[in-house]
Amino acid sequence: MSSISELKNIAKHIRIDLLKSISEAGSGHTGGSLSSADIFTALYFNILNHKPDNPNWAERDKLILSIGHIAPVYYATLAHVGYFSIDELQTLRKLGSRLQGHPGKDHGLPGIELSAGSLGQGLSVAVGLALASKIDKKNNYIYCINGDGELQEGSIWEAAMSASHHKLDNLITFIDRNKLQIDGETENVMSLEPLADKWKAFGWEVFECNGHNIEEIINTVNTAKTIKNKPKLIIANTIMGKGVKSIENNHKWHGKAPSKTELEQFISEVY
Ligand SMILES: Cc1ncc(C[n+]2csc(CCOP(=O)(O)OP(=O)(O)O)c2C)c(N)n1
Repeated sequence: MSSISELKNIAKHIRIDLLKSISEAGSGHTGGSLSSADIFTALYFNILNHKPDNPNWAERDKLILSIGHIAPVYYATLAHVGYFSIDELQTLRKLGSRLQGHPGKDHGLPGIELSAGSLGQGLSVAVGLALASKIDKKNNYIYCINGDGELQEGSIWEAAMSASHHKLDNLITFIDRNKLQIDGETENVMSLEPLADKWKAFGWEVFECNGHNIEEIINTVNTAKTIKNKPKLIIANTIMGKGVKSIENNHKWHGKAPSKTELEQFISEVY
């Protein structure tokens, strides 16, 4: 098991490699990929019970990425943890590549659990998987990553209701709470607050953590696992563009690719 300082170093390399892949592609979602890089690192390098050399292992924990547009961080993490080679990241969005702009389960890339891109659907899938695990008497966990802007989709709230109805304590959902979305601040586009209270009212146990503190993310999941008979939500407070100071907290970088010159500068900045 990697130490926290090793995990921080892995997150740094994931950030560098996702930036390189988006820049090479000339398009892609930089802001949300960077904001969730520490969550991905904590999940794939510590929290998840999975086998990169046996992606379809029946007892594995599953991670459902509901915000498919942040595929670059998903791909970079899967490559670093051993599902496929890091070199393949450079094929992002190229014709015939297994790494399309949004993840496709039928594109042949190991580790992908769901085709995603249309917002609001992943949580319902995660609910179904968690319910299936209960019925099959499995001990695995189902994790989901949602965006904060994504919570404006109505289907999220139907999934939230059904998860608590079925007492899915094997379901742990993260919200990448970077407070920004494609058109600006979530609170201006369609306000989400009081966010924790809304989820509590839907029957969820709610936690908050610093989404850039890997140790805190891991500890929060461990505490969440002790709560029985309820689904769990972790509001991970993050910064869009985290790791590259010059683009942090700027929604213009939601879906913008670094140019070749910017790439060099951003890589030198990554922390
Ligand atoms: C159903 C649907 N509507 C609209 C979009 C277009 N879209 C892609 S990302 C996005 C904003 C999502 O915001 P958030 O979840 O906060 O992600 P972040 O900006 O942090 O990456 C939108 C509206 C979509 N992919 N699916």
